[in-house]
Amino acid sequence: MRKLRSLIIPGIDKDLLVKDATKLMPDLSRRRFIASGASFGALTLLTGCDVSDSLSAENLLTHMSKFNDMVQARIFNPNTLAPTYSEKDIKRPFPFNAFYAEDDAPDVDGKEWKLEVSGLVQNKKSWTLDELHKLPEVSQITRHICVEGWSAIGSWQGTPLRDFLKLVGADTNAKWVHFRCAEDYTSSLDMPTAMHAQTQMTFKFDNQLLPRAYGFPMKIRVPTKLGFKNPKYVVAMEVTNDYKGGYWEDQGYNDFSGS
Ligand SMILES: Nc1nc2c(c(=O)[nH]1)N[C@H]1C(S)=C(S)[C@@H](COP(=O)(O)O)O[C@H]1N2
Ligand SMILES: [Mo]
Repeated sequence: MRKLRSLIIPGIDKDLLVKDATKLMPDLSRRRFIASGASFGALTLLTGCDVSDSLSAENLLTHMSKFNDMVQARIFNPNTLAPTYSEKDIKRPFPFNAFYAEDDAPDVDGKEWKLEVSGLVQNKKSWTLDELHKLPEVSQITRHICVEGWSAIGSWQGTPLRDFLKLVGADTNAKWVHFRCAEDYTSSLDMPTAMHAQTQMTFKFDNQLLPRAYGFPMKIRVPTKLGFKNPKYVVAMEVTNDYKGGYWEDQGYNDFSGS
């Protein structure tokens, strides 16, 4: 393992780290990792380590032989929980990210806003924010990982998406839940991920009403997927068997991915 030291340069060249890690993976995992896009974010998500400093990057490489188990646990078992953290780990201020600058983020009027629910559901009623705020609240402190190469731990409160899907009589044998956002951003979740215990319809960040930057009035928090699969400013949810892709999914980011 001493040999690996020379593979890493201080400050972390992310492409290099992905390349080195890929080389060290067992065969089957390597093929799956490459098929899923072989991104730095996927590496972070799959290993569960923050590999953004040179020490943990080196540590990660020395453990690459365990990658088969990690891949099994994190990609192929839909019940595996994302790691959770404590209050002191929360990143403040939390980073903003979107395909535009923060000033251009949608400024949604919470009184006018409604969540449209459509597709393979028994009750297609639209929901007001007041109605959604009455749903039972759970909290999570988890790591958000963006493919662009940053990650941050945050705290999100809301109601489990799976409880909401059951409430509206969604066909949970359907393949996808597709989300549309106020500025026409879109993203799709496969049903096992939508039904994952930690996938959350989120109304608060750090116990405060979701700020505009982080997706007011509602985002979907998915700690088992990369950041781009966490749609903010959600206005519509559709349960469907047809794959509808998404903003980044359509530009070649692997769908499974993030993972
Ligand atoms: N509506 C919408 N949701 C979005 C995006 C976006 O551009 N529009 N960007 C995604 C990406 S790539 C990331 S990393 C996260 C960033 O969320 P944050 O601003 O709360 O950190 O939002 C995701 N959800
Ligand atoms: Mo992202």
